Amino acid sequence: MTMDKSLIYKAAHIVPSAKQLAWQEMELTAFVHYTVNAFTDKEWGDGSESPSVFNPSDCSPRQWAEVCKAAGFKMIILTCKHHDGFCLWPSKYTEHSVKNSPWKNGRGDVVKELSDACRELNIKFGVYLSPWDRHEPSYGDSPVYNQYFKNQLTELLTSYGRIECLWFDGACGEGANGKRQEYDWDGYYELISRLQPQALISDIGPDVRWCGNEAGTSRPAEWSVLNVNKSILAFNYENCTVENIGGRDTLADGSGLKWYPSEVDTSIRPGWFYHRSEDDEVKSPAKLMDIYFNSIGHNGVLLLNIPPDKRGRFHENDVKNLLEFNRLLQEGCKENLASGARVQASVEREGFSASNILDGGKNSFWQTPPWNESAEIDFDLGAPKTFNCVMLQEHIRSGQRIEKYSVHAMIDGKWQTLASGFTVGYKEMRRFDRITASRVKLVIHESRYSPTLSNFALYLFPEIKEVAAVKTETPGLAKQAQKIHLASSESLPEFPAANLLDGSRDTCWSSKPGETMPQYVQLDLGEPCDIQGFIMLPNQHGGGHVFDYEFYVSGNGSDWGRPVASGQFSNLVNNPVCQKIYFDEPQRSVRFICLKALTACENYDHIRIADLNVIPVK
Ligand code: FUL
Repeated sequence: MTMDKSLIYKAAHIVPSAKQLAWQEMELTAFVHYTVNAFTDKEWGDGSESPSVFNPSDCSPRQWAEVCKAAGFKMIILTCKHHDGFCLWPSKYTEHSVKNSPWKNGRGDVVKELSDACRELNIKFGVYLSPWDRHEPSYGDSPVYNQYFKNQLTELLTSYGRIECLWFDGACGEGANGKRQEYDWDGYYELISRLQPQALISDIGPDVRWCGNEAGTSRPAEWSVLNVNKSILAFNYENCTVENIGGRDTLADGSGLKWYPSEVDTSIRPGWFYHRSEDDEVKSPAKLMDIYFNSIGHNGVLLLNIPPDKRGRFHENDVKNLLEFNRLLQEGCKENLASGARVQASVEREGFSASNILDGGKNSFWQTPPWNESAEIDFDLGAPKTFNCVMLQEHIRSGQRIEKYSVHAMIDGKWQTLASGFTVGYKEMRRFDRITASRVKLVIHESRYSPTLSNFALYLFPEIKEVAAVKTETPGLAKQAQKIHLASSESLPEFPAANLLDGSRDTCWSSKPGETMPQYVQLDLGEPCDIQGFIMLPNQHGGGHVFDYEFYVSGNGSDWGRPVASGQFSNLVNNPVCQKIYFDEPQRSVRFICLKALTACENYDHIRIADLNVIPVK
């Protein structure tokens, strides 16, 4: 795409601030989600939880910090207050905090313990403070609540030493309660820049953007230079999930150009909070490695969540997988097999020789003369080397410029393509089948103004066993005998209720758009069964998620009685993972089940569910 040169020149010269650069170089950062939810088995508390439920038997923020340190994390961000409003520090502005919990007889302070441990272990400390507060009575009374929020921010910013990052969540009351809180973002930002000016503000913040999903993936071209010609809030709601986030056709007239890099936040478990039922669903080292390549290896920072359990410790399974992931990573990156190679570039700018690429320094780099937007760099390794990964780094202090590249190896006298892609930015890492070669070349096909390259590496990562395919079916009853008993409505032909039983993530039942709520579906299990709960896989391809639900059981398909479970599915819009709901009591001789959706998320006028099943009594 040809374009006005002054616009491209401008885009090519947008650079990170010192704090954005320092953040990017941390690469691996940890999230710790902890609150009453760990004790109530919920993802979103509704604020009515009693502080008395918060009672970890062996709470050890020190263990969290030690594990993070050992696994290579550079910063920990703690949910000091999640949507339920419960504060992990004894805030003087609310009674809803650790001070009214039995833990340490109300004298504990998780924020202090973790920030102290981080300081001792030389890990940076960051604060997540949820603006959405489902407990605080002033929520919705905008100026009053904004003051409450600022008071809490002030406590956190003045009592716990240096805060490296403030992380603000965009979530705000799916299933609105009628109150609409207008957040005073500018006021919050102003307070932070006054009290801790070095702190970076992420997610709904000016320094770092959300990658757009909670699944640990990124888009093919992940730009840090974006057109943000609207408020940060509007940008986050409207643009964060679009696929083309920084291509030439998004730059407009250049007036909104800004360095706004991507952070990939995801959890080591399906949920953000600890649930015992997910102990065997901790992401494997191989899966964590995939996420690493999709985030840090694709111009992002990884913010990986590890939720402490009811004891207040990281669970053994999480620790084991984290440490093994780190071991594999260290092993993979231990030797740059391209170091010592003879490097030759098709073109270079005076003073920016290609030999700078392999000197290991982050400030020395190769560059083309102005407006040479394509180039080839040849690496003669001197002898055959075996590798399965390539790593590229632009000199982002000069800007982000590469738009399309490929990497090739000379095999039997012919160039064979190993990897090809679009953006590089801070770091681009690509894996391929193990190969032995003594010549490799990087081709930069397209770039903005004048591409740079600061580092190039070839690595041999250990073979990691393939990740098992994602389970779509959690242990439920065999489905063969099941059938749909009744659906309140269907939108045929693509979305019949029968899709609920096909075990596929890709199909779903959709109720008919525009039909009034509630909408429901009834299954005939085929024979009487003893069940202890149900499983719902939300729609994996878009919206229509159920928010408030009720679940009924019946022996004959016509008498249903009172619901055996009811509540809200939390966070399905951002994280549509399989939901397992356990009843208070096992239900015996159940032949029919009914899931009733009372409301849909985001005001959808229909609901969509991929899969539904029951959990038998063991
Ligand atoms: C989401 C929240 O609703 C989740 O509970 C979690 O905190 C995640 C990081 O952000 O929007």
